Amino acid sequence: MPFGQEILIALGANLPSPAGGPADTLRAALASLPEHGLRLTRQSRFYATPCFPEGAGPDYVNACAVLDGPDDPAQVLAALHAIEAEHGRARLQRWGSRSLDLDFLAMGDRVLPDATSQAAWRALTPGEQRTRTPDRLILPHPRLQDRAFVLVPLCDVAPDWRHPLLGQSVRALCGALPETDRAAVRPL
Ligand code: A4P
Ligand code: MG
Repeated sequence: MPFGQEILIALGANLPSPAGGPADTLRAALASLPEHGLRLTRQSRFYATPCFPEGAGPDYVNACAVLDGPDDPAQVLAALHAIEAEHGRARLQRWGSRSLDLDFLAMGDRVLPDATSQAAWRALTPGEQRTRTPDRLILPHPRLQDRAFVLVPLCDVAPDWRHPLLGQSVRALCGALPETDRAAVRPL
C-alpha cells in the first residue's frame, strides 16, 4: 500500500464502551488501527481533561497519535469512522458525550477543501461552531488551534508540525493558549 504524508489524529472519550473505561477504549482503538490500513508511528501520553463545554458531561481522556496510512484523506476519515463505530460511539448530540471520538487533525501540509473554506470554518463564532457541522472533510481540523485537550497531547508527538495556513508550530500554538487551559490537561 502506498503511504502518504504523516497523519495526525486526536482521540477522546468520556463514556464507557464495550472495551471498558475511556482509557481502555483509547488503547483498544489504537490497537485496531492496523485492521483499518493505518499504522501507529507515535502515540502521546493519555491525559485527563475537563469536559468542554464546561459541565456538559464527565471529564474526558484525550490523546494524540501520528499514523502512516493511505495517501487519500477520504480513506483515512472512513477508517477513523469505522473505528469509532466499532467502539460503540453513538452520535447523540454535537459536542455531546461519547465513548470514542476520533478527529482527523492534519495530513502533512494539506489544506482541504481549500484555504478560503478552511479559514471560514476556523473563523466560526462559538455559537456557529455548536450548530454547524461540516458536510465534507476540513483539514487541518478547524478547532485544532483552540483546544488545550488537543494541543497538549499533540506536543508529545508532533511539536514541530506547522499549521499550513497559520504558519505556527504545535509548540507555538500550545504556548499561545491561556496557562489555565494548559494546566487543566493532566497526564493520567
Ligand atoms: N469532518 C470534517 N472535517 C473533519 C475532521 N478534520 N475530522 C466531518 C473529523 N471529522 C471531520 O464530525 C462531524 C462531521 O465533520 C463528520 O461528518 C465528519 O465527516 P463528528 O465527529 O461527527 O462530530 P462531533 O465530534 O460531534 O463534532 P466535532 O466538531 O468533531 O466535535 P469535536 O470538535 O470533536 O468536539 N472536551 C474534552 N475535554 N475533550 C474532547 O475530546 N471533544 C468534543 C467533541 C467536545 N468536548 C471535548 C472533547
Ligand atoms: Mg469529532
